[in-house]
Amino acid sequence: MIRAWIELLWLADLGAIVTERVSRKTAIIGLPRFGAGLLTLLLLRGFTLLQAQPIPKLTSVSPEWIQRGTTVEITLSGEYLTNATRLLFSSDTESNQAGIAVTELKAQDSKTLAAKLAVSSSLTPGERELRVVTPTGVTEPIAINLSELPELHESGTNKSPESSQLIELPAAINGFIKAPAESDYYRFHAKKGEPLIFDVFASRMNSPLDSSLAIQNLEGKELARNEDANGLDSLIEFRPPEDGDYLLQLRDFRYQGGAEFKYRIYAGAIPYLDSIFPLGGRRGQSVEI
Ligand SMILES: [Ca+2]
Ligand SMILES: [Ca+2]
Repeated sequence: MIRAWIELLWLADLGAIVTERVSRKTAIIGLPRFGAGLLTLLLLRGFTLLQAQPIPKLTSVSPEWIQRGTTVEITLSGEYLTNATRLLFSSDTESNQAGIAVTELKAQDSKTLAAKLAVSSSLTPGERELRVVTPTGVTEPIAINLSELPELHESGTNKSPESSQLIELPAAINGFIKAPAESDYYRFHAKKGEPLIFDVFASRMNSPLDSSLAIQNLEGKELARNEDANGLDSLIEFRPPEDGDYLLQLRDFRYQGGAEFKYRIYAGAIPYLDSIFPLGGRRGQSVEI
């Protein structure tokens, strides 16, 4: 009887359910009914232990863009991030260096991590892969981008010409059209005749926003407008008629809006390529364009 019990426990701990054998033994030795219940409990315990090794998951990073040569606080969202020990970045393909130092890493809860990054100014701008390391595993990567321009974020209260957000060019402006019929306004200073570019990225980064972009003077007179230049994304090349302040206005063409309606505008006296050919190259190879 005792020997049969030991054998059953051994079977349970191994998790090897040889049902046929167990039921035969049970039949032969007349194992009491609660024995089967105990076996189920032991199996469940083993299953729970297996489940207690959660694989961490990363779903988003904010902000998604960082100007190289700056130190920025970022927030990472996902699951099972509480015990994160470090962040991993893919290397700069030219320097073969990650070049991104993590000076702070703190879990706010199991779904949120706060980190402070110091990004070297010598890094090549572009996309990097970011992963989180925990004692139970490493997350799948998500993308984080290094940029050359100062990164600006909309104030959220810049919904009229009177409450426009003062910005300095050049810059990469990041914002949302959060509500139907919302317009975002930015006020900038410019010199007469200086060629300025305002290049919207929204539909090209899978935002549902169909941008409509305009430049007005402070009297409210529209000086330029563009609906679609790159797919649904707007582009304005603007030469200010005189020294002074101007307003940049962005809204959805159909007056729609929502939490997913994000945009990014490259603004200022920045180089703009009208066309590029070929449109792509193989990773790790040089391509003549
Ligand atoms: Ca807005
Ligand atoms: Ca458009």
